[in-house]
Amino acid sequence: LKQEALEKVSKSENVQSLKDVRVEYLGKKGPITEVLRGMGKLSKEERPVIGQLANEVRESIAAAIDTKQTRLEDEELEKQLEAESIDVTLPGRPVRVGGPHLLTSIVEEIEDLFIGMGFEIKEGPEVETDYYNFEALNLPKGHPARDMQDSFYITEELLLRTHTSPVQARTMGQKDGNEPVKMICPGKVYRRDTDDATHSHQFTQLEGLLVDKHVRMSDLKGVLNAFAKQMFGAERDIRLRPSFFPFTEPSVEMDISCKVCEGKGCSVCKGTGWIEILGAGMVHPNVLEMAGYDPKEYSGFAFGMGPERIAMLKYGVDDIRNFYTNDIRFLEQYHKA
Ligand code: FA5
Repeated sequence: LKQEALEKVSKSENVQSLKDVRVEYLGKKGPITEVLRGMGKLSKEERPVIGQLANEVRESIAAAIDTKQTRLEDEELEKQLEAESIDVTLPGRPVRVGGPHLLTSIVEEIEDLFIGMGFEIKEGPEVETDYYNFEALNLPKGHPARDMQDSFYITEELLLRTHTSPVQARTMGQKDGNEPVKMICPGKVYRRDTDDATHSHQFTQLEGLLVDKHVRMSDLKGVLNAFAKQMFGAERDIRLRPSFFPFTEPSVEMDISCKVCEGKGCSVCKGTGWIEILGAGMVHPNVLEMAGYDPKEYSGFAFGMGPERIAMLKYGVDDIRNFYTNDIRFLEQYHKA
């Protein structure tokens, strides 16, 4: 029995099979336990002889198992350490660090400039009602100027907003008609425009609205001037052209000279030397009135700019589609270190 057990011990090649041998020979149901249990049936003379023999066998099997177990455990630990060893001399793998999208950065930059001038930031829904997108802005149903912004309608009364101007009406409407407003609102807008280098069917706008007593056109000019100089540098030229928006009177459009983007990117100006970046004007009395303000007492100015166009000018991006195609090689150039 001893011989047989010792052989099994030496043949065991892992801790588990060794455990099995231990259970088989030394366990409660094993042959040695059986012998010891049967001692009562033996004669007085036989008992010490058999008892001693059984104990001897048990001890030598147990000792062999213990020795083998220690060896196997050491070997297994050794193998594990080897498998898990780390070569600290290997060069590290570079970690790709992301960064804000150029559009996110430019919107934050514009926000910072206006926060510096005391404007607060507002938000409005992208799925807008016909009322806020058009009617509250002096564009009743059937008004021909609705065609200026070809729309994506969802139902007869709901559409994807074509500009951020509805947030003007929403913000004024939240006040009691007797409080100044000074806010900007960035967000996505949608139009059925044909995509080209300077137009996209989905783009970003940033609206501005200031309503108070005695607000004049010169205040609008001053704020836009301060914005443009800080954004593009003091040497850039700005021009205001008369324009038309149903919700402002008088209305203007602001262009920036293309000198900003010498060389690469100047194609955005298409040879004219100027690119339009925003529409603006004095809030139309009808718009003030619909929002609960008395136009005899209150006046205001508003503007709506296109951050993509601003980023294109500032960073010499020559195609607006670069903002949406998510080519990491393009985007990475604008990650700040
Ligand atoms: C408007 O959307 C007016 N709501 C702006 C406004 C606000 C006027 C407040 C008066 C008072 P307009 O359609 O011109 O205006 O668009 C404003 C700016 O958005 C443009 O100057 C241009 O920078 C940008 N823009 C317009 N269409 C696109 C387009 N398809 N792709 C990218 N940018 C565009």
